[in-house]
Amino acid sequence: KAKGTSLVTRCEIGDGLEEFLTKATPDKGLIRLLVSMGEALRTISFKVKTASCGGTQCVNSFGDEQLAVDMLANQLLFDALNYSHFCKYACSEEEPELQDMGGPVEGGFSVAFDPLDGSSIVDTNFTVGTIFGVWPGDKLTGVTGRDQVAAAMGVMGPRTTYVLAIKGFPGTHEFLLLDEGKWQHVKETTEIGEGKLFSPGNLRATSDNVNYAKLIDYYVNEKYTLRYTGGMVPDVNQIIVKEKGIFTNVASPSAKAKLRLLFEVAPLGLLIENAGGYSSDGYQSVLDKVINNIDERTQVAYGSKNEIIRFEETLYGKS
Ligand code: AHM
Ligand code: MG
Repeated sequence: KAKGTSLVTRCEIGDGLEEFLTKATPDKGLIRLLVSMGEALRTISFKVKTASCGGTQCVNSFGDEQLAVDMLANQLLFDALNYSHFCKYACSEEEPELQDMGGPVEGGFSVAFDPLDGSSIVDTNFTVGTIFGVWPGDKLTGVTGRDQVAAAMGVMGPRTTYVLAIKGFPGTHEFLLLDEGKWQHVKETTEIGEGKLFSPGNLRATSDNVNYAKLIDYYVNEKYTLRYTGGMVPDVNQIIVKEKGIFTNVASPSAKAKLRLLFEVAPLGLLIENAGGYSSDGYQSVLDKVINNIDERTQVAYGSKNEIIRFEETLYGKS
């Protein structure tokens, strides 16, 4: 489906990654960084297919010790950022202390990433993915998700895709990893519409969060289709690809918020909002939340405008 033909002069379905990026931003440093991250995603995708194991280390069939795939992904992404020469600081969910990547502050970027979200579902062969957000300069705290210049996820399922949003350039864009190793632009999303699809995380919170229980009852009574994998990357990706639905991860006193604002929630917030969707922590867009510390957690919902209004109203009686 060639949607959004109005953008055709700026990007075309079928563009390669660099071709697309050149049309999407004049910032050569950003292009270099995003291309470099694409190289890492390609290797991670291959490793996810072949090197799955639990724990922090495993042994291959030759008896060699190997890093578990999430640690490997972590290393590959730090290497890619280092190699790009435009990254100042980077930190990851696995290695949260800021690492100096040697790039400039002026004209450079700082990057936060979750190397392999859902690493506990690798062994069951569910879709997993990498999430990252790119901020200008040298700050990853005291900033908001709205300050990001780009955000992306690598989705490793039956297909591998690189899903990208660039601030100031319309749409969220999906690239498919081709057999020959190239990324090809296959879809842009500029609207998230209505559709009865729900992806409810942290359901244990419904035992002592009455309003979350009410919201879930609403979806069930209204005969929404349940589509939840336990991996935030595929669950959020489905909203972008199907252009409808809602993902929720709500907290309660006994089931605290788990998802991290810096590494997961803010980057996915930019992907959803650039795609024409909305996000909320119950009160405001997750992109407006100040990231006070690297490990900050939050509840979150992503979806269409009406779904987010219903989410806020049901939880807190406002929107
Ligand atoms: P992780 O970063 O440790 O992999 O955890 C994040 C994942 C998300 O992908 C998913 O939405 C959530 O945890 C599910 O949590 P749970 O399995 O605890 O309900
Ligand atoms: Mg994670």
